Amino acid sequence: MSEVSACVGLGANLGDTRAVLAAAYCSLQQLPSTRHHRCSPWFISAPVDSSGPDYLNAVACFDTSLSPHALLEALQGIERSHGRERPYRNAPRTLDLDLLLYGDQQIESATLTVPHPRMHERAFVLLPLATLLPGAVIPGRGPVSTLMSSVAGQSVWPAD
Ligand code: A4P
Ligand code: MG
Repeated sequence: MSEVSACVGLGANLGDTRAVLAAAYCSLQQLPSTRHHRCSPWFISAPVDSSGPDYLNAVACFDTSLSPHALLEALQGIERSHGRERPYRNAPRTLDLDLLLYGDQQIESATLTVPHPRMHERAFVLLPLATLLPGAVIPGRGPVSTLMSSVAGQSVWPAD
């Protein structure tokens, strides 16, 4: 099967968020049928449509021959292994892994929407993504560089 470049959003706002994000990126690097992993710098962001403490966010990209649904299942497995509970939508979370981009594909199924349906309006996704792929275009939404100007008011700053 051919490879595509996939991008995953990492977010956490409960517990030791730095340790969780570091461990989650290690887990991504160990996924089968993935290679050429790279991770953005980490950013701190105020919760959007969510509650609790500030989030730690990053974006990781890698090449993979996993199918999009196999990749989603793998991401959910990593979330579970970090104690993720789902009491309600957008609840504070120890770890959230979202499949942002899968090549240039647009996917709409009962369990998976790609590109992630809210990524284009979130600075905590667009800023880290732009550090890895400044020329990226979100299928159906447009260039990341253009989208970033419309989220300039959101509070996102580099984690030192
Ligand atoms: N699902 C569909 N498409 C996808 C996709 N592309 N990636 C389905 C991952 N999952 C996808 O997700 C619910 C269901 O979405 C899954 O079962 C899967 O089949 P979830 O992770 O269980 O629930 P959730 O995270 O509460 O909902 P969702 O929709 O992922 O929320 P968002 O939109 O990801 O928002 N503020 C800051 N500052 N930083 C954050 O990281 N994150 C959120 C989560 C809200 N506010 C935030 C942050
Ligand atoms: Mg999610």
